[in-house]
Amino acid sequence: MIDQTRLLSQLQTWGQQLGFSQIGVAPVDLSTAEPGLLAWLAEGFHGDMGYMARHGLTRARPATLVPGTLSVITARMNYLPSGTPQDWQTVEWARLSRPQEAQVSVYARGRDYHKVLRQRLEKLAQQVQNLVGPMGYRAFTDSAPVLEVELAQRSGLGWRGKHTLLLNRDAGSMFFLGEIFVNLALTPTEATEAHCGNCTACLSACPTLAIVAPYKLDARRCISYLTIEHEGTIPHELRPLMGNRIYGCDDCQLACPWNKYAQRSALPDFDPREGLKAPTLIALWHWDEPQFLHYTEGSAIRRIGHDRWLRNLAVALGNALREAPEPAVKKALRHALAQRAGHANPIVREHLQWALAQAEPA
Ligand code: B12
Ligand code: SF4
Ligand code: SF4
Repeated sequence: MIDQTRLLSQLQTWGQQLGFSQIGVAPVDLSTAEPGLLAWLAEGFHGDMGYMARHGLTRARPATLVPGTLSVITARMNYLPSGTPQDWQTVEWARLSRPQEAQVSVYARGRDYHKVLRQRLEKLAQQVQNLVGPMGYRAFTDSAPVLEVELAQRSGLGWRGKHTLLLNRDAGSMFFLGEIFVNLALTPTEATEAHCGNCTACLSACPTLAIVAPYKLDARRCISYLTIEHEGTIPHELRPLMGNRIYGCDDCQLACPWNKYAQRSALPDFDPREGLKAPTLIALWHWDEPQFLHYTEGSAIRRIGHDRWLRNLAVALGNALREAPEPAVKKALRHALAQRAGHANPIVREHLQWALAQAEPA
């Protein structure tokens, strides 16, 4: 017989020692989330993330994904780097307004979170086993068809914001989620109330209007999708709206009033890497492939590859070229772009040609 109260309090203690910010327990019945998931797929909002459609309802059925699962231990981990200033949202907005600088979203400036969370969830699961004896379990963080926000919300780690991410009164939304599917019947922790009220700041802040209605995100318009998940050509009409965002996007979270409570990570892993602390577009554009691989070792950015990195940079350089007031700056940007005009990848070449054309008045 498991002492549930003791296990839950142990989980919080172990979780904290491992760098997690909060632990909960979710039930496995997510059937009320299925219509939302199906509606999202039916609208084609997943774009070319084919795996989202392929896995279908498995995503909402933990016991189908891992037979025998009776409960899900949920975890969240704050990721603001330890040195983040108090007025961090202002600092990020300011960088977004300087077109020649590169904006990499906060979550991706340090070590790949998949690696950080996965290992620590495994350790947490082993500690549970030491207490309760052998059990069946699987640990995930964005690594399998799982509705992570839904599980986290149901287990009281926060509420779903209108931007679709999980939010917490004491921590905003700048945290990752992970979970351990277990074959133990644990008592779920209670869901919390939602606190978005009448606010719609995230919807108004989205540069590409990707949040088409509260809780409805068209990934095809989202800069995070366009710069990370999408392999091909970026739609022309969205390029000018991307500004200097070259990997992911934080605008809906920067606009969220709850993120003044966002917490720093207890781990050094999310501290910005060398080369990604305050990069300019031109400096990153000049990285050749070995340099790209060197600077992004152990980072999530590496997975997009050098060509997609250049594609994203070309769009941002084009936007900087359009904005640049001084002829000398325009010249430097044009010169940098021209140096890769013969690039082997036709997608990089097309985005580069588009970028060069931004120098001309329409
Ligand atoms: C695919 C994906 C993306 C896609 C799509 C995002 C999305 N909102 O669906 C893209 C590439 C755009 C993306 C971007 C980002 N992501 Co992401 N992403 C995921 C992933 C892998 C799956 C999410 C998912 O299942 N989407 C499918 C839809 C159906 O889910 P949903 O929006 O939650 O839909 C529910 C409701 O909104 C509602 N609903 C939706 N549409 C409709 C329509 C109707 C008619 C109705 C009635 C209801 C309804 O019902 C649905 C089911 O409950 C998760 C990890 C995971 N395995 O869960 C990470 C995850 C959600 N992402 C994360 C992060 C950090 C981001 C970014 C912030 C990264 C960045 N800085 O660039 C951005 C934020 C963009 C945003 N506002 O969502 C974190 C979020 C942590 C948190 N605090 O919540 C997660 C949990 C990864 C992790 N392990 O930490 N992501
Ligand atoms: S991440 Fe950026 S583009 Fe995507 S929904 Fe949020 S604000 Fe819009
Ligand atoms: S910006 Fe406002 S509506 Fe959007 S998630 Fe935050 S509180 Fe909710």
